[in-house]
Amino acid sequence: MLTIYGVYRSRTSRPLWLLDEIGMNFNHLPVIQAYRLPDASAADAPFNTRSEEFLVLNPLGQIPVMEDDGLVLTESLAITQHLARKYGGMLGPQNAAEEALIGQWSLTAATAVEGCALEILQTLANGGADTPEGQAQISICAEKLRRPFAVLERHLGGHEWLVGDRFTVADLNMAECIRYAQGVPALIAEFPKLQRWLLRCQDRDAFKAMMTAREAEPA
Ligand SMILES: N[C@@H](CCC(=O)N[C@@H](CS)C(=O)NCC(=O)O)C(=O)O
Repeated sequence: MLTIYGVYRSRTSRPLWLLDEIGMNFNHLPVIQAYRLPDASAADAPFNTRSEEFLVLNPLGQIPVMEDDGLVLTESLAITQHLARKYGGMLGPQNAAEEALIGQWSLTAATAVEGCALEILQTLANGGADTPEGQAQISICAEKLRRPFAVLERHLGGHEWLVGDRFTVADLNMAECIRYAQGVPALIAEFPKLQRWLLRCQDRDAFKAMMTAREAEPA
């Protein structure tokens, strides 16, 4: 049986969205981030990223983790690619070239987009929109995102989706990283094709189901 460890309010959203796309049954253990608990080591603390049982699975102490038939996998974007390849049908690669392109876009998402987008999200969550330091930080991050966003804009000028002219795990991985920057709508609006592609990704039933479950979790 496939097991996913991690709450929706984390990068676990990625495999959870994908599994809803596939419509597959799985075990879900909502491991929570230790830093969100008042005392992660308390006897009555919920299963968390510093629980001994969890650290055996991922010594880095991070969610998500996946267990599939004896295979233990960490790294959200590796998990989604594994699930798409093994169970996802057309969500996954159909040949070696598609597999390479899915890997390329997923790594672009992780290395060129996620860090700055996450910084925008965290700065906004900490009230940075109202402070000069926060505004400066957001501008720096937005500027760093313009180059990868321009690459996506160019690609989406000739394609509906990132790989193979259908929605795949590459779109899911990229869209989930870009979501963190959506608190600056003016930045996204500079790239109209990217904006329309993101709306197409986020208009999917499985994305909406994931977001509903995420919002139902305590903040
Ligand atoms: N690159 C990893 C990052 C995983 C990660 O940082 N997870 C966060 C939640 S989104 C976490 O578990 N933090 C808990 C902690 O650091 O204690 C991935 O994509 O899976």
